[in-house]
Amino acid sequence: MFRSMMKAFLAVLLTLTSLSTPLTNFLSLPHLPSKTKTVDMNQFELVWSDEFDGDSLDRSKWSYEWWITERKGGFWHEDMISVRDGNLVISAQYFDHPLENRYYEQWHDVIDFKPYRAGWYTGQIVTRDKYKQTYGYFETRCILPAATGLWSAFWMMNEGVYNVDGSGQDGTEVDVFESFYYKDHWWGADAISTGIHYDGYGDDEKGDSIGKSYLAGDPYKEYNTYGVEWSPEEYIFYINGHETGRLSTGGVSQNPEFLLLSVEFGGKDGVQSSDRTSTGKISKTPDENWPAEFIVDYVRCYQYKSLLPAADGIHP
Ligand SMILES: [Ca+2]
Ligand SMILES: [Ca+2]
Repeated sequence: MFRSMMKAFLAVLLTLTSLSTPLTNFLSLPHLPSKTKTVDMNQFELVWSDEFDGDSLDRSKWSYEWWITERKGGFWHEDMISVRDGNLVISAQYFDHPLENRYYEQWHDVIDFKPYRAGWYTGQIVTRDKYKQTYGYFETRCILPAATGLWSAFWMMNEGVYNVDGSGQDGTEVDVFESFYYKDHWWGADAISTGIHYDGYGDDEKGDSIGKSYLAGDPYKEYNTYGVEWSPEEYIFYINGHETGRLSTGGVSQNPEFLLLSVEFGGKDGVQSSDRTSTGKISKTPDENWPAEFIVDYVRCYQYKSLLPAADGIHP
């Protein structure tokens, strides 16, 4: 009853007001993945993957961008990235002293590093200069980092996203999932958010969202898969192989995009706050959740068989 009343209330609110995309996303009620629409893996062939089977990050596949020290409400440091028991692990925790910038001595003349301070530390890895792909199916299997104020994500983009030409066809930020609803029982505890951003950032930014999706299990304790099928016509998003929604607003990217796995803290200038995330401010007191860990079993990229080169003479 309460749920249906809330839905009616929000429907009226959405009709009466002209809301930006993030706010619309914020107000929409989470939904469950489809029971019947599933990804057809028969049309794909695996073309790139990382199973994270080694002892450390495979630098032939991923870059750690060490020149980004401060990020939103915290800091990124490569010590927060590890590979353990077949998983990539991006840790997040508070340090009461600045971590060392090992690149400062060699690079401070050319790079304007923001100084590390006491604060919240985590990290990001990207395939920016090592792997890009146009179209296909992209999937990760992971356990989300369990803490308020954290923002973990599996996403794709390219430099064309910054090109303001009225279209997303030159490049679109595709957020397969973003998690920032941990223990947020009002807006959807344990839901994840999915959407796209294109044609610049700041005042130019445009975007669309399928809203929030609930999972059957606990995404902070159990592995789930999050995927996107990217065709020339649309993006189709999946959780555990079940469709959660489709987007094509602004035109679908026709250019190669690279992959990102990241954890961020809400806030700005290296100071954590509840800004933007709506997940609440983190307590500095360590509890059972620290360090929080984003645990990634794999990232796999598939291509449509119909788009692969005719290596075996079967495909046109
Ligand atoms: Ca554009
Ligand atoms: Ca693995």
